[in-house]
Amino acid sequence: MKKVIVLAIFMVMSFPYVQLMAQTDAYIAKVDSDGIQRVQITAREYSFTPDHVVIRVNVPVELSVKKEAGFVPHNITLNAPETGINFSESLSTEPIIIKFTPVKTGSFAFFCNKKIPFSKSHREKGMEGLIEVRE
Ligand SMILES: [Cu+2]
Repeated sequence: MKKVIVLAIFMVMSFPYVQLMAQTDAYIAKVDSDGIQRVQITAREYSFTPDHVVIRVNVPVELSVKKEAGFVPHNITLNAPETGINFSESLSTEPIIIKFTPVKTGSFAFFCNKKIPFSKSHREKGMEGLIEVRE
């Protein structure tokens, strides 16, 4: 009986942890037959899905980015010109395509730079993610 209780407590406690792990799984981009890595990203209040994207260096990328319906404006921003990644685009429910070719490896943060006065920025509320460029 004691074992059952311990197991039950363990399962209840580990459940949120497992969910958290699932959310932070990296999306690893595949290279399509035309040589382009295509990734879809969706913005919502206040997060991006996926929030961790792995791409290959020196291979062209097309990000297709949209936001869920809602009145709050959002954008997607990543300013790292030395890596070949440099954009800031307003988002709507119609996907936009952002094209670039990463020329450096490393991890670079993308985020929504919206902020209204006297409130936390969208980035502080969780609207950020990581583009990881690998060999
Ligand atoms: Cu936003």
